[in-house]
This record gives sequence, C-alpha cells and structure tokens, in this order.
Amino acid sequence: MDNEGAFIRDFQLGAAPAFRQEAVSGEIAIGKRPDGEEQVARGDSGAVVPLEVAPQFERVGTALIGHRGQLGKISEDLAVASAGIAVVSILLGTGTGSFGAKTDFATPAAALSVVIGDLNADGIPDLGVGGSTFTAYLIGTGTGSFGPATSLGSTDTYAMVAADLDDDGARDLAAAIGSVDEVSIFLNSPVPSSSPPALAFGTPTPVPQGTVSSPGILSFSNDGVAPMKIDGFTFTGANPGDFFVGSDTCRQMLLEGQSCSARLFFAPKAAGARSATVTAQSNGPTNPSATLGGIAGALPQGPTGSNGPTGPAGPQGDPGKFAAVTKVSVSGPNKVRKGKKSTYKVKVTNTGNSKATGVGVSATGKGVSSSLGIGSVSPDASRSVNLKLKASKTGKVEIKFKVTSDNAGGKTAKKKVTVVK
Ligand SMILES: [Ca+2]
Ligand SMILES: [Ca+2]
Repeated sequence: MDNEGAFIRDFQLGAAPAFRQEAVSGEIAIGKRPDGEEQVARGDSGAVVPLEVAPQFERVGTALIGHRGQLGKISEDLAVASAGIAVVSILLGTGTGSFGAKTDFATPAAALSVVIGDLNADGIPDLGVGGSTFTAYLIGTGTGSFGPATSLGSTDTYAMVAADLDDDGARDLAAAIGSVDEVSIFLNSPVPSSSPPALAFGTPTPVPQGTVSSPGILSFSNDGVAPMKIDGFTFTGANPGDFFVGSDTCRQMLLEGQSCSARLFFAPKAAGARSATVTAQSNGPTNPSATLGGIAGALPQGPTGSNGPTGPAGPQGDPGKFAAVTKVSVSGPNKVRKGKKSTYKVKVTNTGNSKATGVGVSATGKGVSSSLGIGSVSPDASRSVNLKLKASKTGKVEIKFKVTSDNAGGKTAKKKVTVVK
C-alpha cells in the first residue's frame, strides 16, 4: 500500500525561529513515571539518559516519551530517534521506571526527531519520524512494534509534533525545518477509493422500463491513514434518476484499510441505453466515483383486461337546420252551391328551424280540383292562404287539401262538404 500522499504537505510558514532546532544533541523530553514522578530523557551525543537508568545507545537526536496504554499497563515507553543511523528505537517501560532492551525500526534515513501520536485513530500509538532528508510515519501494531516507514516527502525535519491542527478529528503532523526558518504542516486526510470503476446493468437481458434491476455492488476503501467518512451518494450524468443506492454499510467511521459497500440498482425511466455517475460524498480530498450504465427494455406488457362497463349516454347533438310542415288546417263552408266559387282558408305551419320553400296546396275530391302556390313559410311560423274552389257535382264530397314542399315534407287535411244545386 502506498500511503505517500495520505498526508498533505499543506503549507509552510515563513520565519518561525521558535521551531528552529539549534542543535542535534542535548534535547530532552519529559514524561510521567507510574509513581507520578516526572521522568526526563536527555539526548546526548552518545547516550539517552532516562532518569537514573541510562542504557547506552547510538548518538541520539530526540527522545520522546509516550504511553503504551494499548497494552493495558501503566508504564512509560521511549521512542528514540538515533541521529547517526536510520532507525527509530523503542524502549518499552518495565513499569518500574526502567526500560527493556531497545527495538529498532528502520527509517528512510538517519532520524533526528520523533513524535508519538495515534495518526490513524485506532487507539494505538503511531510514530512520526523526521530527518535531514525526510519526514515519515510508522503505524503502531499495539504490541510495541511498528509497521514500515511511509515517507511523506523530502524535508529537513529537525523536530515534530502531532496534533489535530485543522480540527477534523485526525491527528496531523507539524515539522520544524532545520535548514530554513519554516515549519511544514502535514494535514492528515483519508484517501478514499472505490471499485470496480464501472457497473453495467441490463446485459445481456435488458431491464424493462419501470422495473428495478438486481443489485450491483460497489466497494469503497480508505487507503489513507486518517479515518474516512462517507455521508451519502450523489448521481450525475445523463440519467441520474435511473439509478439509486438501495442500502450501504458506509455510514460509519472507516479506519485505515477498512472498506464498506453499497448496493446499487437500475430503475430505468425509459427504454434504451442509460448512464450516470455515482459519487460517494466523503471527507477525503477527492471523492471516489464509478460509472453506471444500463440497458433498458420496453415497458412490460400485462395480459389484456376484460371490457369495462358501458359508459353513460352523451349529450344530445346539434339537430342542425331543418324545415317541417307538420300541421295543416282548413276552414270554410260546409255547404256550397254547385258551380259557385267558395273560399277555403288553408293554414300551413312550419315547426322547423329553417325556412320551408316551394310550399303549395292542392284540393281534390269528386267534382273538385284546385291548387295554389303558397311560396315559403318562415321557421316556427304559420302562413294562411285562401283557396277558391268550384264544385261541379252535387252530393256529399270529401275534399283533400294536400300541402307539399321542396324541403319540409307534406301534410294533408280533409274536409267534408255538401254540394247542392
Ligand atoms: Ca494508530
Ligand atoms: Ca486533522
């Protein structure tokens, strides 16, 4: 695992002489002994002197005292940067103010400074180490041992401190630079990653529109040192609404090397090729993302249903334009003399909404024959004409008054008349 870049060399401060290391030798660190007494470790050109116990070591640059709480003991341990050789030495406390034999852990070059701090938030002390050509860290295992050194770059680090400088919950490193008046800040941040880079849905069998696919799994890992948090997922691209996260195990603190997973689904809103990008929202400097693709089929077709009930009758339509001779009445004498003209009044009624045209009336019977043009009758109106008749035979006769028209049909009225000499 390459953790270079897990820490960001964020900025450098100008002229900070307070951090300037004046000399390699003669540095001291102070810690507490189990009995509460303060304990001093003094670096010297040839020895470190922790209290009255003074095991001999190589040339020592900085000695720091930490607490090996992970082992559950109240004991003070020593981490010693050895100026002459490329190691950091660990001396585990015995709990009585003395120390066991040193164990060396390799550093990139001769170490001048060391700091103890839990950098990956697992509760186990880790080490930051610096020298004239490097800054690095070593992750603690919890047994007084440490993993390999991971370089943070080429710096001239004479002294270090570990503290959460940006208040994000992860301990950062600050390094005093020996060659110039600067302090370098290494902000500790997670390195989120994801796999696989892409998920494909609907192959070889397309996912029908309006349905939901089987899940695809995306894994997210913390390749960095600082704890990683994922607060949610966002979708962008051509069809962001066609994909969603059904469930995930990511809403927790992910320590160095830990991972979580999310179940993604494809729910196409239209047929054809669909795509989007899912991005995990993390506290890392960059957010991991994956490409999502899906092939969608047509809407699924169910069986044809039974016929529904007959709907209500619609409103009556527009009757349109029409004319209608629906009523004919005749008034006149019931008794006439043969050969004499008599007058009968014929009344024609048009009950349509349009003018009746070509209206005429004819009167026929035994010895009777006459006719008269009426012309037109206005809509919804009546018109009367006087028809003159002359009977040529005596006796009782039934006269038919037949009204006809061009466009309004016809109607007949009958009248019985007695013809006398
Ligand atoms: Ca740790
Ligand atoms: Ca921090």
